[in-house]
Amino acid sequence: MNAANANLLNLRSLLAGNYDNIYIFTHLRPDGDAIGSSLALANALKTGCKTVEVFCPDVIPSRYSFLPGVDNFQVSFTAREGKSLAFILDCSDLRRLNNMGEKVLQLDRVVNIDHHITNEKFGDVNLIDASAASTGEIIYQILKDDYELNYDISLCLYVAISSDTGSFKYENTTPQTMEIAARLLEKGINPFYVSQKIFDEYPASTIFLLRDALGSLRFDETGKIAWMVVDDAMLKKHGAESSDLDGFINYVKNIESVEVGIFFYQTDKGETKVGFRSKTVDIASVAYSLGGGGHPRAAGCSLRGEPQEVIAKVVQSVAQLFCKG
Ligand SMILES: [Mn+2]
Repeated sequence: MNAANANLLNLRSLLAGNYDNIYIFTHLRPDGDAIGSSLALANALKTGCKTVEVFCPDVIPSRYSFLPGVDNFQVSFTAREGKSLAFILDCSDLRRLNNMGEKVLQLDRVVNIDHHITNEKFGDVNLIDASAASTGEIIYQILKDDYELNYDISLCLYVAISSDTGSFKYENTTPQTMEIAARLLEKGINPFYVSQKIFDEYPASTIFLLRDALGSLRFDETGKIAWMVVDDAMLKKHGAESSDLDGFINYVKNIESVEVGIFFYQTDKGETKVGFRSKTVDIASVAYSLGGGGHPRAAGCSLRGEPQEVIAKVVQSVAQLFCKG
């Protein structure tokens, strides 16, 4: 984001509107950017003696439980009496808020802050910067001149930024990303500690689940496509949640010969959730053709039908990417 863009959102003048309620919302199946950006903004506004509430339609995964203020997230929303200001963070559209979405549109002022290029600009104010690797980068730009970025706020921002860049490994990592990270490290953030918490450390039950999941690993005849299959019975056996599966797909993608890794999760409701990760080809087109969507290197879709047929259909769709020319 450039400086002019950041100035478009002057928090102090926005807050001078004397709102009775300030709400911050973020998307279902929340990731580190969603959670970290929301808590950074909430913690900053609190230092200005504002009362702020944070909302997310899904429960926050326990690996984020070290973040300051995380226990304040609420999973349902009812508007209070009085004039309300709402910030919607990291949401390309209001469907990402489940049934909170329609209630949000009835609030007095809606500020939409996001970095997805597909953002539907549903707010009264829309601050969309697709060049930012994370919503956390945008929140940093908004806060940096007007607020003292204390340790708590810096920690939340660092989690947001490192999360959406895969710990500064993805192609979206820019010099600006690194410069912001450097400013946050100056506030005392320990990168090893954060990395252990959000990327590297798992409960033992998750590793036993991974062992079972790896047993399902299969390859196509070229070795370029590989996949893994997990079902609800496997989750139950290990007392795991579906959010514990986050990151399993990387074990498939990171195999040397593999160009596309696929992860199948069969729910007990007859649905198969499919995740794609690619090193080279644009996988978003395949996800889109199967009714899903996403980015060129990371995408997903959800299909119904007999599990083996779903797997065959998806693998064949991906294989077609390698048949061209
Ligand atoms: Mn994000």
